[in-house]
Amino acid sequence: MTTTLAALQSWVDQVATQTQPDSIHWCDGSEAEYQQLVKLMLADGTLTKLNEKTYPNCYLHRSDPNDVARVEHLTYVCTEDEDDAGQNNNWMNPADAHARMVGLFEGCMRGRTMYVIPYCMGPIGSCFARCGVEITDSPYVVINMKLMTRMGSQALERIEKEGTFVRGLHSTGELDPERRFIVHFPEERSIMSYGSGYGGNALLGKKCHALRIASYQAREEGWLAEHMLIVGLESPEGAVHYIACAFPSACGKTNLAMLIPPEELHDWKVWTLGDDIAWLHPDDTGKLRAINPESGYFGVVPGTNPKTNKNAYDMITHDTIFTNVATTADNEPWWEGKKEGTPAKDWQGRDYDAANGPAAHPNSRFTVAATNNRAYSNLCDAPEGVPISAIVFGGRRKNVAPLVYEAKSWEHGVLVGAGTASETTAAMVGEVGVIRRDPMAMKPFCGYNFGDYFAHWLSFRERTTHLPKIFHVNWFRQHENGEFMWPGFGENLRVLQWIIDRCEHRADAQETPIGFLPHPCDIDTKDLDISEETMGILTSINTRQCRDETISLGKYLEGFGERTPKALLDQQRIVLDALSESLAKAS
Ligand code: SAT
Ligand code: MN
Repeated sequence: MTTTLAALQSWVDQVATQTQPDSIHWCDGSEAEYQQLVKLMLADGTLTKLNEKTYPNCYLHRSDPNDVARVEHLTYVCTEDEDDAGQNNNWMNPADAHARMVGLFEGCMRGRTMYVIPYCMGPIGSCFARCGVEITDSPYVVINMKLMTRMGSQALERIEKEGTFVRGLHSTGELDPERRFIVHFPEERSIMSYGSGYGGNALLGKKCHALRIASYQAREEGWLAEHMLIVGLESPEGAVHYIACAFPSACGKTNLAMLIPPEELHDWKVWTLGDDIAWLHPDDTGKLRAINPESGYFGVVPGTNPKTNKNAYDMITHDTIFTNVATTADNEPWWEGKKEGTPAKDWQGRDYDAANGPAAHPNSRFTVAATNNRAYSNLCDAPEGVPISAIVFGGRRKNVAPLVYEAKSWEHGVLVGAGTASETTAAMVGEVGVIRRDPMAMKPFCGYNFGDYFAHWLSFRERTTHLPKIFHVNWFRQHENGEFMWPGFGENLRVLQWIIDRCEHRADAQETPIGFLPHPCDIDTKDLDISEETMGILTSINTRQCRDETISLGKYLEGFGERTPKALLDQQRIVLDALSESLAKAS
């Protein structure tokens, strides 16, 4: 297979000349191709087969131990004007970046096969979908892209018709952290990634294209590319609401997207549309519609069990690629929190020894096709996507943020999103558990200056008439002793129910300076082991803490200089004044 599109053919030829592969393989996306690549990787040890009886068609990949997470400090946005990338991104001058990458890619595929992967982010027939081509020397990337995206012949056909595509060039190189760079050229719609084989660094359709490049393109075209799950909630009466939730990596997006209603709400149904990325477009009726550009999940494995996420637990028992989990003596995958079995080998393939730390890497992952999920919604393939009733922001906060609150307006909601902060997780290289600002959970993924990004969000006031309501949630509030206050997981539906009732103007709320909070009795806690006192804390604000937080947010926003929209600073000022007033009254 080659292509009729001259621009694509000449790029592939040029990359081949530069990287010198032994052979070139154009991916057709077929099952036969997938199996052939698996065979090849089983033979060279890139994959090992897991227990065929209990985990049919499942494989384990062990990454290089120094290549187990996204590397934000080595990730760059290269725009002509440094200010366009903003201080939220590492920046390199495009010419310097090209020169550096040329040096790395020179001859790097000698002895290897070069794979050309045409892919489509979103349903092939959707006008909201966007295409790309990833060139890689990693067959592991190819099989992951097969599960995560619509890739192969059909995507190529669309690319040939459209004539445009995002160019992604990837090589695992030597896996040397000193020779590792993930660089983006949003103005050229291209990506180059060298020296890592891991998830977000290497599967270029995901964070690199569907968020960094797409967010830049979305700003130009009047839509939003966001780090959000999309879930459909069907009430016992049969009304379905779709909500889009932005939480940072490893903060429970996959669990929420696959939520199983608790006994108390057993007559609700939950449909998964997406667990990581949403593209939001205003439609002709003035609503915001969402598509999930992906077609699979690259989810965190540790902690997955029948109690936390039964849908995921079951869905990864077949046709799954595991990365960096441990294995049992029976060659089943094993991870912390699995509740069943014991580890024999750790994620590095060593005999398990607790002294070496966790058996599975904390950022170990599963890759599966979305159709494996029993809560899969057929609307994932609907070209027009689904209408969004509510946007929910959230993070991991031990304190300050209450369980849930509603923004007072779209503009205020943009401030709430911009103010999202969270404890860092194992999804990126670096210290875990440190609070950092992560506006809209997009800190690592926004392909341009956050100041401009906030302005773009605000502009939706003019673009659409039926804007969704905006909320903020925090499932991670803790008691002094470190215990979580809220049970989380399936029980989160109780909070989502309040959110839906607010959208339907059915639920009551108390007004506070930071937004509308439920009264403790507005959240159904029947059958939950939670004290009135704890519910009181979860549904109230600590005015002093909120004021300190709002002051620090103001400083953060001002850090983007002239690009920070005045309307956003006005919102911050309104909240701050209300908090100060309330403190003055109390004293
Ligand atoms: O490594 S990925 O970016 O694909 C996963 C994540 O961090 O969300
Ligand atoms: Mn993510």
